[in-house]
Amino acid sequence: VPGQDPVDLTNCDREPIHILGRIQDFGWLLAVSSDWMIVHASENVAGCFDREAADIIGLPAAEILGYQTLDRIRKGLSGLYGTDSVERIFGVEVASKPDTRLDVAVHFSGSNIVLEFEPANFDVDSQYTSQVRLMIERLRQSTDVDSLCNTAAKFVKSLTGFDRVMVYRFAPDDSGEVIAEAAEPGIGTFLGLHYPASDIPRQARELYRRNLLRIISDVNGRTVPVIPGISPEGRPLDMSMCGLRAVSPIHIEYLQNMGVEASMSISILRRGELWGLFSCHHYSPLVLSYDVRTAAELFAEMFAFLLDQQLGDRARAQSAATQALHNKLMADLAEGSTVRDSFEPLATALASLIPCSGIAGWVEGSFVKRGQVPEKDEFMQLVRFLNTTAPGQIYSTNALPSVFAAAANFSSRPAGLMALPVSRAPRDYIVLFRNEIAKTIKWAGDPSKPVEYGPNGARLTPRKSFEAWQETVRGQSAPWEEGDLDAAESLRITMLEVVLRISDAANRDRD
Ligand code: BLA
Repeated sequence: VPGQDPVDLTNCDREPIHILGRIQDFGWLLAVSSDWMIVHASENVAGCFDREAADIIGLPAAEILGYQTLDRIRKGLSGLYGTDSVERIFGVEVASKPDTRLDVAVHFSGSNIVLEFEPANFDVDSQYTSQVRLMIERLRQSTDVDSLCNTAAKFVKSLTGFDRVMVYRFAPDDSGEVIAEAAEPGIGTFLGLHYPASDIPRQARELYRRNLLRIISDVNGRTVPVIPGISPEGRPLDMSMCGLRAVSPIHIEYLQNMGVEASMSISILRRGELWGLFSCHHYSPLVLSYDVRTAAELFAEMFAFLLDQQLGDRARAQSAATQALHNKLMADLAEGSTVRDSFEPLATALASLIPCSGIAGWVEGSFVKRGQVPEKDEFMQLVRFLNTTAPGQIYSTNALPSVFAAAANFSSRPAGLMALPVSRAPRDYIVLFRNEIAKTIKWAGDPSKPVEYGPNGARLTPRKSFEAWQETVRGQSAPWEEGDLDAAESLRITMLEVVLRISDAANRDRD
């Protein structure tokens, strides 16, 4: 693009991936004006319409497609709603290819209508809709998020035939983790691996919320320019919603370094936000017909609904468990225990509700602990720091050394902290700790595999990418999630109640 700085690894999120001006060669593209005159064509259109791209620019689309075909496409257009909607018309005939059927995707892009053609699936009897329906029925039986994701990865694999299908979940900082995988035997595993946010840069994540599926059929294949690069109105064609769009060369290099020859990803949206992706790899080129891609996309959308349900169930279970703990604490108190006495069961219950590596407390003048926690004198320094935070509120961080430098030298090296103030003044605290995330995760790849260098350097390999992620999360723990904070907040209120009752009882005894 003229006037644009060259893209390198430091400015990836500025690469204008929606206007790179090229398509993959498994299909053909035309863009027409609102009066159906051809404005852009991909340079390979002769393969479909027997006319060179340069010769058809400016002609009426009907002259190339025939009136009947154009009519079908026009009818499809009337089903479009909004700008990010793409109509799919399967099994269209064109005069220039009497013995082939084509699948057509139609959408609006600015003042243009974009038509994308590709050969229709020969196997017209394949029952993708009924396959997807059965898969969803099976998925409904999953009882937790993990099994839901694992089963879904397996189904996407059997639907599409990719060698490896992963469920990749984004974290709040836009880094991500492979949380489920279905793979051919003998190709190793990516399960549990984390990648930095920059591996899927911001504009790509933004685009993937609007356009749910992208395929790279042949990573090493040729791409075809769409001409003219700039329309008579002076604009490049916005290809955000195109299925044939050729992708970023930087990403191509990334896949080449991984040895991947075809890639596909399908967005998993939760309430409009990008929650994750199905990421699929194949070790040879793989062209998937439009009906299979459509079925896979539909599957992913249905999966996303089930996932939202399952995540909601998990949140409700956490709050029910919190309520049960509240009841138990109140009952224990009735038997005359003190907060200090009940620390051990309390810590056990807390740890089962909120994942952590240790819990310590300063309650009623003594230091109590369980699991991996700082030494007592270190903890007292920490209490002084906590006394400077807003009173009467939970304080939490997943990067403790960045707000309280001394923690970097604590023997237990805490990286995440959540402090529950459990009395008024002087302040008592129950504190949950988490270890550094980079230390709690193992690299599952082969560390002896030599680093491969490409024109963009060594950064674009899974191993380097993982190292880059480790670098960005140095001194950080896994983030505290909303459910963790909610559970902590309601327990804090329980504890306050407990403490008040104890002191009331003590006062009564004294009177
Ligand atoms: C796109 N990067 C992507 C995509 C994925 C990944 C899934 C979507 C495109 C696709 O379906 O292939 C990354 N793929 C992964 C990860 C795993 C995986 C993390 O399977 C883990 C198992 N990429 C980089 C760096 C840059 C970069 C450093 O690693 C830029 C500096 C760029 N990645 C990049 C760009 C895109 C991308 C620009 C968008 C491609 C496009 O849609 O045009």
